Amino acid sequence: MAEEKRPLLSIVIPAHNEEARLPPSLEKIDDFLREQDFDAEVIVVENGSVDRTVEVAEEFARTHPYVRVITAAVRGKGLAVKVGMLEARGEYRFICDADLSMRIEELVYFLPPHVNGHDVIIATREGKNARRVGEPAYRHLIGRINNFIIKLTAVRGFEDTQCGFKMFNRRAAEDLFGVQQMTGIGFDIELLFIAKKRGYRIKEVQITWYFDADSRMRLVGDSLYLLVEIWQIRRNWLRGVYAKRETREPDRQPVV
Ligand SMILES: Nc1nc2c(ncn2[C@@H]2O[C@H](COP(=O)(O)OP(=O)(O)O)[C@@H](O)[C@H]2O)c(=O)[nH]1
Ligand SMILES: [Mg+2]
Repeated sequence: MAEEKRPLLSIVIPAHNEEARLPPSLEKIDDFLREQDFDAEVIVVENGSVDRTVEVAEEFARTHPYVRVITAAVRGKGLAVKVGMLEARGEYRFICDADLSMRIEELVYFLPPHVNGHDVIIATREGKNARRVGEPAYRHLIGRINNFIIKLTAVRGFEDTQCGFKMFNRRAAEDLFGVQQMTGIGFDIELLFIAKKRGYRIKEVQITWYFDADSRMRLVGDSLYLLVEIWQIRRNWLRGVYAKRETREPDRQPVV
């Protein structure tokens, strides 16, 4: 049977209470995609919103057939990203925050020919070519403390694991999101943790990032919860939860 033609790019947008920020971002993505000569799809994944996120996304999708909207009841950015990435069909699959705090034009640095044998390409707001526009010093400091803890306890080698823009090629996406367990903000760390263990080639792209004070994250609550998730990631690893899917018996709980 002939395989269905895949788009080159899937853009997966987790969206929670984004009725205001999502439509202008979808417009900018649309403008960008019109300029490109490749096929793309956009998947908006909404869960737990109490506003009109689903309605505004569906309204946009009606006039833009490459846009799909998925909804779920249970909240969690990690959960939304997993669902969207596994639903995606693209050869390259990009996680993209709904606030588009990175200019969409920079997405080309996450695609060939800039990607050269890399499986995972993550945006970073650290390094001499990166810029953080408008971020208050205390927010950057909290980010640096989180990064220090992450490096100490979970994954080394990355100055910014938490930026909301990351590309996975199809092979890495199907593998990593297939075993992802974290439903909260620890999912980035989990994916990078497993990616490193698997020997995937990971590249960092330094971006210009625009701070937006409007946030769906709870500054203290989410930072503390991150510690719980890091502990869960390490425990999952020791219990073999992240074993490659083909070799794992379906849905068998590890014996404690
Ligand atoms: N689907 C979904 N998306 C979420 C959830 N929590 C956060 N997000 C999305 O994650 C992205 C990052 O959130 P944002 O508020 O910009 O966080 P910040 O930039 O870290 O302050 C946005 O696209 C949010 O809509 C959630 O529970 N479900
Ligand atoms: Mg943001």
